[in-house]
Amino acid sequence: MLSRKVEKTCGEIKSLKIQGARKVAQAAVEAMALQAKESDAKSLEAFRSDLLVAADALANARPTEPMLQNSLRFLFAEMQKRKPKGVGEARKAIADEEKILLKKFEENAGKIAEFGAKELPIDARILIHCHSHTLMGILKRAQEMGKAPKVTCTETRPLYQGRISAKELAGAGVDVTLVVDSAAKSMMGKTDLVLVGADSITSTGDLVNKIGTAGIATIAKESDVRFFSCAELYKFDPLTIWGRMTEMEERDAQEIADPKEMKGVKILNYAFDRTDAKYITGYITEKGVVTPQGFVAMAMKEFGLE
Ligand code: RUB
Repeated sequence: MLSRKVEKTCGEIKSLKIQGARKVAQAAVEAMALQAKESDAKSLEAFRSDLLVAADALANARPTEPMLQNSLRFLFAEMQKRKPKGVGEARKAIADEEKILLKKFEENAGKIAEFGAKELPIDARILIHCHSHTLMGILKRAQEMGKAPKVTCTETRPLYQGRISAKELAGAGVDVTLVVDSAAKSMMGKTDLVLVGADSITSTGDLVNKIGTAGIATIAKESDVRFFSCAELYKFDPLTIWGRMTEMEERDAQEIADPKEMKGVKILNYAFDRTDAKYITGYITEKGVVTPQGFVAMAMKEFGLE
């Protein structure tokens, strides 16, 4: 049976109360650990099946999130590796691995903040899109280092996550300006580099991130502006090695406009788009700043897929 926590977490992920790939993965790992704790399964088989049902529900709450899927797969695989003899041992394995994984997420975010902040020139004019916790970490660290970044946030229709970024950065004392998404081209002449987060990286080094990212990357390339994405290796989508296309989440039309007021109009609400690797100067990872090809090579190694 699904624990209440899993159901609640699925709802909060779907509604974007919990947003951003890393927070989504973190919440899912916590929910899965609680499922393990609360499961009343009497046999290992029933326990595993409880976990798989929970993992399935959580992974499908946002299908375009490999970090979520990778983390749940990792938890399950690490439990299996320990060859538990009963439910008690299996439960303990999940609890231990949850702690290890969450600590790793935090350490990786810290390393990315450090590498990213070092990469930024002093007084750099930076254009960002959407709200990425990883990216916030870099900009706040740069501010602490006295680099005084000047940040422009797109508001990020339809749900305005750019406003979250703008308020958070203003709260950290960063010089910040909010623009509409369609101002990206007008702003590029006043931009030294573009910085975005990442939801998924494919086996060809392409980036899947909030809708609008691909357009901004194209404009940046045309204007000779460097384009970086910050992404831990856990954002790699291993299934793309075998040719699977990353599934693009399509969300409720209501987020764009009330269909009742738009009679005869189809409304299409893709949450993400795909930026070709050729537009990406580098990925800022927990192991340093690398090219898209470098990201894929390192992720393959990390996932034991070389
Ligand atoms: C958020 C988004 C972020 C990535 C990375 O989209 O596209 O850039 O998820 O975030 P949404 P993080 O608001 O739809 O979740 O760095 O926090 O993992």
